[in-house]
Amino acid sequence: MIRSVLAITDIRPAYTALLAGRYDLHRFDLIKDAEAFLNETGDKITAVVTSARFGLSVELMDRLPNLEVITSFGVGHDLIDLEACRARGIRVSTTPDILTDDVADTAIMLMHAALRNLVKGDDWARSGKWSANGPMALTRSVRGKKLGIVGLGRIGQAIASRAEPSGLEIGYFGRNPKPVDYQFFDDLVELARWADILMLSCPGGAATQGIINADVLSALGADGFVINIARGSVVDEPALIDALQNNVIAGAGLDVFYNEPHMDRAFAALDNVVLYPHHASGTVETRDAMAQLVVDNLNAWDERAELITPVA
Ligand code: 8YV
Repeated sequence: MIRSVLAITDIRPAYTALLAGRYDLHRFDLIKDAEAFLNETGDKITAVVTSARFGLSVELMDRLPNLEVITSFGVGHDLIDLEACRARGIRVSTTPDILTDDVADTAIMLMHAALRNLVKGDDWARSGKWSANGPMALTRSVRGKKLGIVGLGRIGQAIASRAEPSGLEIGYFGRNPKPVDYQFFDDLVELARWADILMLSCPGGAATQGIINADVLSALGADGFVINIARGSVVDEPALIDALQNNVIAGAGLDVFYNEPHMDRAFAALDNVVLYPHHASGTVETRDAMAQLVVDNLNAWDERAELITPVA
């Protein structure tokens, strides 16, 4: 049974209120003296609510000796050390599946926005450049392009199933081939050489840190695009900025960055990149469903020591 819950962040006000109605809820983000709080209350905390964005540091976890469960808002768990959790018998849940459609839709949206130059087109119409200068420059067609998906998990497959009817040929890179009809690549440079558009939809964390490096970007080439809805850490960001500045690749559509929300300002100066503020799952419908699943996981643990969507 759970009594005291530590919330690292507000998941959504109505759902945080639900938690506060049922549990003794402490908001870590609102606590002024964290040290005093942890000394006094750390051993009473049996559950943590967090998010993919904030995770839970091992240092903080170590201050919660009776922690049983972590329920996280979001599908990524790169900021929670699952090995450390397993070693301590701490169970962890995330919110998979319910965000897949919105994230895949965002990936497709960024792909179209990058190739068709949506943001520049909006400015062209809005600012009067259209009436002053005539038509804007031609853009690139999506149909007929080769889409190289890095990570064909749930989200990667949802992207592929949207891209196929738009006339894209699909190839993918992953740890192992999957039972699908798409071409498998076990080498990222080979995938990049084959692809016109590199779509990043793999998990973050140590295993994928910086795998999209200068070699991969130069293999993608001057007509190639990078779309990233995975994690900023997957890309060698200075190499990506350099590739965009020097036309090593044609452009990018990016939802994720190294240092969020303090994105490298070099991106803002580039006109061959479409930027989105890590908001692929940011719809009312999906965020409500994610918050509800966080609450449901916590209640399931409280009532029957079970998690609905465990990852550890
Ligand atoms: C989260 C995400 O909404 O699910 C993930 O892994 O990155 C986003 O969908 C966001 O990080 C909330 O913290």
